[in-house]
Amino acid sequence: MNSVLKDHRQIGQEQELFIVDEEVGPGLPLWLPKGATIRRELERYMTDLEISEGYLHVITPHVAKLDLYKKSGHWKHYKESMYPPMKKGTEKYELKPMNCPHHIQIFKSRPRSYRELPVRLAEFGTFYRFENSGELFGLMRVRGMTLNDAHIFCSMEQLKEEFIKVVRLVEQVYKDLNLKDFWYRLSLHDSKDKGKYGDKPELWEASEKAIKDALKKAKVEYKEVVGDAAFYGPKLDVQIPNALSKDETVSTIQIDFYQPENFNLEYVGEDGKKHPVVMIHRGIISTLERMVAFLTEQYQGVWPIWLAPTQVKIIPITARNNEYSQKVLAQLKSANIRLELDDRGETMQSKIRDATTQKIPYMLIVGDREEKEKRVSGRNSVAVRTRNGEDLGAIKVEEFLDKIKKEIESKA
Ligand code: TSB
Ligand code: ZN
Repeated sequence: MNSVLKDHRQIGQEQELFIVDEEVGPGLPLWLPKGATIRRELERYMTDLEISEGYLHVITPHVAKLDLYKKSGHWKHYKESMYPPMKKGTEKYELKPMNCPHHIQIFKSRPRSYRELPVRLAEFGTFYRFENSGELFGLMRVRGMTLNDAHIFCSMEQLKEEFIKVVRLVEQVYKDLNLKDFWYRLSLHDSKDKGKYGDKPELWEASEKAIKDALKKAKVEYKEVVGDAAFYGPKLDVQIPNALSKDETVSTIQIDFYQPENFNLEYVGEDGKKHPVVMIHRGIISTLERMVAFLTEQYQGVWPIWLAPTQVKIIPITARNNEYSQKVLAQLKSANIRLELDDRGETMQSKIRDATTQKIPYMLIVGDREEKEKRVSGRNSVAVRTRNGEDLGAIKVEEFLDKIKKEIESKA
């Protein structure tokens, strides 16, 4: 990306996607209706895909007892990024900085047999991190966020295959989202940094070997960086440059031997004995905040139709055509198309210009000619234009619906 591109904050303002309100707090964005629409579509897409890939979706609260994070290791190694504890009576609570301990407790809530592994628990999980105020940046780096998270609990023997499956899922999602400009970073621990990484060299050695073996098997090319691992394990990060040419992590796939040990995670094997469980943490579309920031910049506000907050603008030529426009609107609305009607007293040209500036995929022009066509054929008719300036001519609304539904379905 280069500097002539607009960053997501500017496009976010022009398209009314989100705001950051100082009275609410820095890094705590408010999603406006149009931004929330994009977010909802991404969440639906990813949830459906995950369910088809054998993930089980769960829901967990945003707060937990501080003791949980003492057990997981977050309080020891990740405290700097956490909001300070809240005290109520004798209890201390924390805003969650990650979802892992909650998913671990679900996994642990009953004995697990080798037959049900791998268990893939997924959640659009909201958490909070006290990022430095100087590093906050629109939706790209925030303090309150919702991650497309999952924790895969599996046996040592399943680890590589599961890891590779996640890499393939990343590839599929990037294809669907048309994200091309990315590279893989293997983030390893720094053995000298005991504060961040603790002192269990044998766990680091094993988890870093496992991740390298899996990458070799998956034939993934990557760049190694020492010191960027999570406190609990090494990770494969997918890096993309933002509009200011700074690389940021979008997806991440992490191997963890550390928290399973802290929580004593086990399954009963075919031999009837207990065996240790290993974990993969993964976020594919990242936090919804960061993904929407990236897509806004990558698409420069020209959303593919399945994500476009407004898919169609109906433009009556004169006030005479307003009533008929309402009928066209009702027909499209009942087919779940996201649309707006521009019945201002402006000229048709200026309404087309505005809809084009707003990057709305389709404009449906309705005038006397279209009304007459309706009287003759009995079916609603419109003249179609695109945001690229193409004039597709007159068409029946039903035919237009067939076309647009196919485009939405195929993520064109
Ligand atoms: C993947 N426990 C794991 C999870 O299971 C985890 O939380 N990993 S993480 O710390 O690397 O965060 C996951 C992803 O969240 C990152 O890869 C990044 O894409 C996104 N992210 C992290 N911090 C922020 C932030 N401040 N603002 C927006 N997105 C963020
Ligand atoms: Zn996790």
